[in-house]
Amino acid sequence: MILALAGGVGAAKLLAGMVRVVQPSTLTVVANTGDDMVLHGLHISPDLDTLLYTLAGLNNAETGWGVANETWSVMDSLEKLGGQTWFRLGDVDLATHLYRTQRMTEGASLSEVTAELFERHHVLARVVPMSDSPVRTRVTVSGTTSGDGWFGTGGEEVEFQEYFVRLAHRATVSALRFDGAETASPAPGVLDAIAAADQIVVCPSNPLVSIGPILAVPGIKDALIARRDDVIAVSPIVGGRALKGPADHMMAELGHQPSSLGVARLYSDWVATLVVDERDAHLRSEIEDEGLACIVTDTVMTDVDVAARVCSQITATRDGDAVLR
Ligand code: FO1
Repeated sequence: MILALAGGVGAAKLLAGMVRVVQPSTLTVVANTGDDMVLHGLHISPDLDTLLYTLAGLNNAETGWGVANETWSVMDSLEKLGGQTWFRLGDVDLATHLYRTQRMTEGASLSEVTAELFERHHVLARVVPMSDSPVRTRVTVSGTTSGDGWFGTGGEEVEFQEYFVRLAHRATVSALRFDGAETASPAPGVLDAIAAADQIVVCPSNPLVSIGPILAVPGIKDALIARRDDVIAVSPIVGGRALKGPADHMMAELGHQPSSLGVARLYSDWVATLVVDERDAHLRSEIEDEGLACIVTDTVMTDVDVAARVCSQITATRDGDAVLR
């Protein structure tokens, strides 16, 4: 059984390849829920939904989030009413949030609703939230942002999606907090899956705000440290840049080197192997000096075939019986 730790778009791309390399039923994914928010009274779980749509083959490949061929009637009408439309919720996507919110209002847990949604979409991989209790990433931003003075200077704490979407992550990050983490517990099955996994794959997600919240749930990081030898991560930074999203400048703004070496340093106490792109081959010896093995390959997943090849290389590093191809 392969266990993957996943955030948003980069993770979904890798896992779309993974399900071509291993039997989907042998894949368990622990997903970040730090991006979740309640908007229009709806519980929205962006990383869970990005994984849902991608593994169901429904995702909008251009944006990486939401569904392909989406329609926007509700957003258009909401706009006319003067409602909040900065966070784009398409008509099909809204059904997911309506269903999740109704089921949770009936008392279902996020894990239960997630299982129902993945089952309805005939996705065989098992995707679970990191926790059933709310853990919300809060970003302290400083400096004026999109020029409209929406922010004064000086630190102001905002919800993750305000930072990521409304400010288009243009603000300077001075602190991160995972609100609710201290009282959260891992979702059912998470710790068992970490203990039982033949291999644990850390997807190329933002180390700070996609993987960070997962590690912040009490018990999860210790469980991963105990499995360090079997944990392999794909660096989300290539040539000092994030392929998508703010990981590089967020790492720099919070005092980490925005490079695969910076990722190695962030992960060194619980990850034994780091997969980096060929453009970062020159970092291999410094990454090894941090105590991690380093695999150099083409990690830029321009299509699902590349993702599948990277996953073949990852699963081939596992000892033990061969994984079904
Ligand atoms: N990202 C944006 O940049 N703009 C949006 O309007 C937007 C809407 C949205 C709706 C549903 C959903 O599941 C994701 C959405 N995202 C949007 C992506 C979201 O911000 C995720 O948190 C990122 O993909 C990072 O994980």
